[in-house]
Amino acid sequence: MKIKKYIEKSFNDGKKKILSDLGEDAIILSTRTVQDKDGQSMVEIVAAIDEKDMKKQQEQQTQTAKRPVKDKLSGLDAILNMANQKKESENKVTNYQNQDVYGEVLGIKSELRDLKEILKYKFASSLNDNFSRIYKILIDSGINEKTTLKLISDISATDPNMSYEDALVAVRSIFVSDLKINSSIQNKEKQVISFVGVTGSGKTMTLIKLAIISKLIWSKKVMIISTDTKKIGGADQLETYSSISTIPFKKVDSPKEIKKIVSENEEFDIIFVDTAGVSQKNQKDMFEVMDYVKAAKSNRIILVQNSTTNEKTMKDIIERYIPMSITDIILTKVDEAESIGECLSIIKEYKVPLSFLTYGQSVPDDIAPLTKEKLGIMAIPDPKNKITFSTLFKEDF
Ligand SMILES: Nc1nc2c(ncn2[C@@H]2O[C@H](COP(=O)(O)OP(=O)(O)OP(=O)(O)O)[C@@H](O)[C@H]2O)c(=O)[nH]1
Ligand SMILES: [Mg+2]
Repeated sequence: MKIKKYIEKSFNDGKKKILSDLGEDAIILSTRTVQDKDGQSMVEIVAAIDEKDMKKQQEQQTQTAKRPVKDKLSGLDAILNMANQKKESENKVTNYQNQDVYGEVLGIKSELRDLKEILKYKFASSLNDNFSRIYKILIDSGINEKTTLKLISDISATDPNMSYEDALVAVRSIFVSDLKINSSIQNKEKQVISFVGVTGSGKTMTLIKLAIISKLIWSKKVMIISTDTKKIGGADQLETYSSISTIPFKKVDSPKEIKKIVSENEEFDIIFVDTAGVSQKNQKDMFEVMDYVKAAKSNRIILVQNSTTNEKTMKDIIERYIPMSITDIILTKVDEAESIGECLSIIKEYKVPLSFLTYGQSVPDDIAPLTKEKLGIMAIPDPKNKITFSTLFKEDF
């Protein structure tokens, strides 16, 4: 038996020392607190080991050291394998759990879709097949539920067993009946037509389309004036188009100047006035535009309105432009709109006449005068027989 005394700062320090010195088989015989020569508190541990045990330990250590590295790592491999297996089985559980959650999410999504469908067409089930189809078309056209139900109730009151085709014609006719339309330009003598609206609504492009049609198709003597001094190059595009189509063009910098030019050019049948796009929320800019429009003695002030604008914004724009004495509205970019039922419902509300629709960037082709019948077909299209704008309005001018 080998016995050894250790004096260390802590019991743990002592244990570590014994382990490295005597090995795992050492036994602790006693412990006590003592003071070193500086009076500091220390731990005294007396440990012992059987000399045979110690020899065995040393032999084992030598063998381990001699074992090839691969061999030594095999234990580690086994541990790693076990750890990997555990991880794999955990992953499997997580994957199964993920698949379950994914399946559930898909289920919820599909239920939500069904629910949305039911809510969107919530009155469809209470109608007969034909009216239910018409009801869905009206809702899909952006016509609100209240108007849709009123339209269905109006047609069913006339004939509750109406065919689908007759019902479609009937709802179209009722829907457009209170829309005001004013597409005539060619019949009037001497006109100054000003185009106003928010930025980018399509004023300049619509103006040039109508100016070219007035000149080439209606044989009018036409002139174009640009008041767009806000934007750098604001008048350039118009000037280029005017020059290509040999329409006299002037650019003015003040209301005084436009007044002078209009009075000096009375020989023209139609003077088209382009204005700068201004936000409907900016009163100062709107007043500036109005100063030009009034100075030009405009007898037609057209609000050029993008048909893809959302309901709330479109209402705000129309409400703020009505005090500017707008005489009619041109709906632009209907080729980009999902449906036009909603904008037509809004325009009906304000009782402002609609004069033209534009449906593309091709000059002067993509613009059309309106009839109630065509507006009805566009606003409430038959999903089984969709007609493109260009087909519907072909050769209308
Ligand atoms: N798809 C489509 N694009 C159009 C239509 N009308 C105009 N645009 C495009 O819309 C953009 C704006 O048109 P503009 O005529 O410059 O609009 P604006 O109102 O004069 O713009 P501002 O003068 O900046 O206020 C241009 O890229 C036009 O080509 C249309 O009916 N359909
Ligand atoms: Mg412009």
